[in-house]
Amino acid sequence: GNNINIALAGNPNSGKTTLFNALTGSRQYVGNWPGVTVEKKEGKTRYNDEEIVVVDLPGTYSLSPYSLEEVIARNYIVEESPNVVVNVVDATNIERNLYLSIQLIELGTPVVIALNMMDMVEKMGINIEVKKLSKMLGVPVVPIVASKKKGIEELLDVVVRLSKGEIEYNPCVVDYGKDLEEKISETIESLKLNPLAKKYNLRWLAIKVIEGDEKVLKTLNIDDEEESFEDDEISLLDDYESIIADKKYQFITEIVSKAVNKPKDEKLTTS
Ligand code: GDP
Ligand code: K
Ligand code: MG
Repeated sequence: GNNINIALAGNPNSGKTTLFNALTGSRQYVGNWPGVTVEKKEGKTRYNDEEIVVVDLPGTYSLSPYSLEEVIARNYIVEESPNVVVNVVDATNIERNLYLSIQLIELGTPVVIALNMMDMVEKMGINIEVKKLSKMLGVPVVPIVASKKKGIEELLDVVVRLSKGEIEYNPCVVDYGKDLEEKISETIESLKLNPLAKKYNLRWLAIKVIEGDEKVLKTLNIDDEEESFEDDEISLLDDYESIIADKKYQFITEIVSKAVNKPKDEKLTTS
């Protein structure tokens, strides 16, 4: 059949390139992202009869448009819509890493979490209840040790089945609270009238508009000034952006408190 396209996304040093190498071996090509000197690695792997094209995205902590890496990673996912985004998570630093995961899930492209560094997690005596984590996030989570090529088959199996629609996919939705949810709903309604919004996930887009994301406002041809100063309180949009970030962190803290058990003496020092 057709190729399956996947993108590897994750924080710097989460093990993306190690996984990329484990997947693609010598079948890889190195170039640059268009117009910039940031390296782009692309490669191929096979699983059963499926040819899978793999792109290693730049490492990022977020998908805000504040760094070149973040813009490249976000644009690739939004504009190229890979069949699956494999989010490489450093399991020893799970709380911090899940901030990007939540944003990737919110973007709307199917996400599989490759929970990497599970060898280190074991050594540190951390217990992660993978099934619980997966259930709460609403996305598949596959434990791996990229440096030892452990869990790669399982990961590919899930990726292929998800891209074929053989796995139920019910991603979590962060609840931003009554006021913001009302604003999100209103914004979605107005976005439905904008032809430029058609190909995007409207909830994600609405959240970005409310945050005042300049790149998104520009894409949608929404007047930045008009949007930001409607309440003559200049800091209003900054507030929304920080409230939205706080809600994401609260959501993650809740998940981690239920699915991750650290040894007592480590609780204060890790992450
Ligand atoms: P990237 O920045 O996301 O591309 O991360 P890299 O692939 O460069 O990996 C960062 C470091 O973590 C390297 O030293 C890897 O060898 C190491 N690493 C990657 N995966 C694992 C793993 O599963 N277990 C352990 N212990 N180390 C790993
Ligand atoms: K690195
Ligand atoms: Mg890398």
